[in-house]
Amino acid sequence: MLARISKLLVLAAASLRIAATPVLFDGRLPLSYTQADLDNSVEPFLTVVKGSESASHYTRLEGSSMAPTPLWRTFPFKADEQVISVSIDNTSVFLPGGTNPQYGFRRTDIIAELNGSPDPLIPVIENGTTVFHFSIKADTKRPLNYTHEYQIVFIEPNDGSHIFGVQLGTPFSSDPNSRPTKDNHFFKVLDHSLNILFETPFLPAVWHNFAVQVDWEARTLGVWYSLEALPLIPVTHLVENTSEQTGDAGKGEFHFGVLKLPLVDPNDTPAQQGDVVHFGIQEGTTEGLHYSGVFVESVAKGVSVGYGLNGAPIRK
Ligand SMILES: *[C@@H]1O[C@H](CO)[C@@H](O)[C@H](O)[C@H]1NC(C)=O
Ligand SMILES: *[C@@H]1O[C@H](CO)[C@@H](O)[C@H](O)[C@H]1NC(C)=O
Ligand SMILES: *[C@@H]1O[C@H](CO)[C@@H](O)[C@H](O)[C@H]1NC(C)=O
Ligand SMILES: CC(=O)N[C@H]1CO[C@H](CO)[C@@H](O)[C@@H]1O
Repeated sequence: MLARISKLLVLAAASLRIAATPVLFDGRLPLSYTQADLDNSVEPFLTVVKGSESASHYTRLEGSSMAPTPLWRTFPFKADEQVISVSIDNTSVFLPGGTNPQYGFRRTDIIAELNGSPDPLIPVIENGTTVFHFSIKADTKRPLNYTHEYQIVFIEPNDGSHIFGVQLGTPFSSDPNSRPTKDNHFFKVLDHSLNILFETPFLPAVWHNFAVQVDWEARTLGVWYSLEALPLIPVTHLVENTSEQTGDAGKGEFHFGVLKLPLVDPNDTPAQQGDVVHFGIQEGTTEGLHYSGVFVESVAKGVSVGYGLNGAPIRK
């Protein structure tokens, strides 16, 4: 048995290079990436969507003190990536362009960039069929409040919609009598029309590994998932996502982090209650999530499932 496993591991390691798919964007931060790099939005991440404090106030690099998802370790299984811990507190009010503070939200977004901007990266990572990988773990010292909605990973074109999104908590409702949903501690992977494609409980102490396969021409989605050290497996069929716009209008920035929506304030006017960006109740608590394994690949040679192994892309 042991001999068989070690043979498998050797095979896995040996196929690593052969099976490697073209990585179009790599957000797996080397140990050399520093807090100062975060503050300066050094590639691969733009860190300007946040509150009034520095980027490194909200986002912490864990160095070698915390193990990233096991999936992308290279032989001999040494972690050469550091975990990114993203948090929000009551100062996490974003002022887009320096005006009109988003008092409804508390947010810290990390955005994929190339040459100092997300724009030149978009045609590279949103071309043909590409796969968005990310792994998420609970920050048990800074838990989320599932009475609220959280948007934690998404691709946002200029129309403000999301090609796909990952949500936690209870979806925002402008009805002051709405109740927390039963599945509010589940991750929900949403399509462009906000249909739930896949949901799974958010467990403590393990990595939740996701990959979302996006065909930018046919406008379809497919979702892959695994827990901790298990290789990714497909968890949906190929689904239509044709409510998104065609061509460049349907492409946008790749964000991850913590974006907390408010609860509706019964004392606000109906117009204010509908303006989720600027109004509503926030408790001002410090809350966070751990991320690792963020990268985007082309499906030209399959979908990376971990340990250098590939799976065939999800097909109709
Ligand atoms: C949080 O920030 C808002 C907006 O700046 C402020 O009105 C509120 O008093 C703060 N709450 C706490 C608990 O500090
Ligand atoms: C998009 O994919 C095509 C086909 O693989 C390739 O020729 C082209 O260079 C890619 N475009 C970008 C901007 O990477
Ligand atoms: C979660 O949010 C609700 C609604 O605002 C609030 O009543 C509750 O105290 C919050 N819980 C924590 C732990 O902050
Ligand atoms: C899962 C799924 O098929 N989602 C949607 C993708 O886009 C089409 C067209 O707008 C919707 O009808 C689907 O429900």
